[in-house]
Amino acid sequence: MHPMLNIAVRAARAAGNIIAKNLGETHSFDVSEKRKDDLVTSIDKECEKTIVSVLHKAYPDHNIMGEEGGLVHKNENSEFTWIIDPIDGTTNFVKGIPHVAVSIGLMQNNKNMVGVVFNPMTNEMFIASRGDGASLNGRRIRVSDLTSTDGAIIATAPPVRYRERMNAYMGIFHKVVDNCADIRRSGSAALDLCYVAAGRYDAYFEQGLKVWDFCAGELIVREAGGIVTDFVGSPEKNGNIVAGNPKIVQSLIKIFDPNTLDASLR
Ligand code: 2AM
Ligand code: CA
Repeated sequence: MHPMLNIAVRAARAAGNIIAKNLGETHSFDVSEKRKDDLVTSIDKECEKTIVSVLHKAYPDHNIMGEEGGLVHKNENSEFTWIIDPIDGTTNFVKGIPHVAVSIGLMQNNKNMVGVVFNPMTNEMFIASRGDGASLNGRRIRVSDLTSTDGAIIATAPPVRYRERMNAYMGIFHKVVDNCADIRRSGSAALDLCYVAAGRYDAYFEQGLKVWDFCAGELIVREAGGIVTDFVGSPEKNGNIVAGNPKIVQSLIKIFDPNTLDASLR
């Protein structure tokens, strides 16, 4: 295993232990709202500190950025930046829903090199390193081979943090529901991407994600033979992402219809 991947796995397990002990135990941690409907807990912060300390000890020269702490270690001379989401699925974590993950990605300049997404509740470790494929608990994973949305299980999420975009989203949601078998909404973008990589979901789309939500999962999808684009089929921008095998992504983009797509979804 790539040494950097090894360190990321170690950091993810350390944080995962803390998550598993505390999931849903609301009396044992503090919860606050960063913004309306956007939660953070003292466990998010504790996990981030744990991950940062494992990574910083192994790679003291690297930049490290966390969802909760921002750029915790900064070194303009290094081309490496770790990007951490200590708990992806914080709302699930608070509610005691065992669908949460630690997400750790490593960028070298603007290339994702390593991605680790770990669900400590199911003990599922999704990993990838650039050029080496993706795996789940040591077994190779691959995206589904469904070539269109017909019969597909598609994960998505409404823009609850950007309510002004809801009508536009509901327009495309309706079209997708009409053209696929069924929909899933899990509450963890990192796991949604990994489920696409493992062929559990045929495709996934969500808007307004932050880099820590998708940086590790994006590499895992790519290394599992999938692609990640924005809603018109171009490289991701503004955190709007569509993931799946190339054909199903194309088929979704056709359903979204770039010609009529609302500006908020571009
Ligand atoms: P979180 O649990 O780390 O907050 C659910 O649709 C996804 O949206 C989760 O991965 C969740 O990550 C993410 N999310 C939560 N708050 C967000 C925000 N302010 N902006 C973008 N994504 C967010
Ligand atoms: Ca988080």
